[in-house]
Amino acid sequence: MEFHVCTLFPEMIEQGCQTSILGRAMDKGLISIDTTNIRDFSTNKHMKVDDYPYGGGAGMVMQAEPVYAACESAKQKMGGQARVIYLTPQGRVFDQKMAEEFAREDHLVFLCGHYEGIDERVLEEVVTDSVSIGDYVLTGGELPAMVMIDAIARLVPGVLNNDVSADIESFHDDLLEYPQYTRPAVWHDKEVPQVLLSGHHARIEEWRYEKSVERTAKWRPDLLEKHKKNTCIQ
Ligand code: 4HQ
Repeated sequence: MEFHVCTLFPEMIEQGCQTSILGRAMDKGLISIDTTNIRDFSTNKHMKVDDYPYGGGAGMVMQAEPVYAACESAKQKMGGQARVIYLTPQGRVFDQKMAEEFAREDHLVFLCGHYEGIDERVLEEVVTDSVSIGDYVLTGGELPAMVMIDAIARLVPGVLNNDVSADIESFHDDLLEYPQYTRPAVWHDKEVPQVLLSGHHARIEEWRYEKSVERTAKWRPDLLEKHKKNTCIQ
């Protein structure tokens, strides 16, 4: 799967995505993450890409033409058909279901704004999907793009060592994960729950499910309601 990010800060994307699992996925050729620097498409002799907002107000607005040229160039590199995702608090809120939907694409272009945002006219022409990663205000779209790339890339077959389809199934259950333990069996006088040392797989499964339900009830009662609806219990 090919990801392409249009941004004024390509080094942020490059640095942020080359580590750990995403880095290994790139080395293995399972995904690629390329960047286009919007500044390279400035039409201004000082390489400026922003200007004052019409109507006044605080901050600067990114100009339409460099953003347009950067996005068109990125799309061209991907065969001209890719969806263009704009990161904005005004977008649809990103969740696992959206990650699964985007993971079915072969190419994705991300458009990251900075300052007060981007001239609305270019957004109308190039953006196919507006997405928010949550109800808070960030300084730029780069971190949201990286959040999305991380969540989507781990669904690409081979990126994780374990079985991805099993992972998708478990989130569809709308339950939080059960607690995990590793050696040593006793740490700070705390013992690993006995059932996990028993080797009794059916009982372990049952215990984990109970813990998942317990945690979801405590921290995400909204998710537990969804879970109950979908599994038709109680
Ligand atoms: N932004 N989810 C970029 C966000 C945001 C979010 C604010 C987007 C600043 C320039 N993006 N602009 N939350 O806070 O996606």
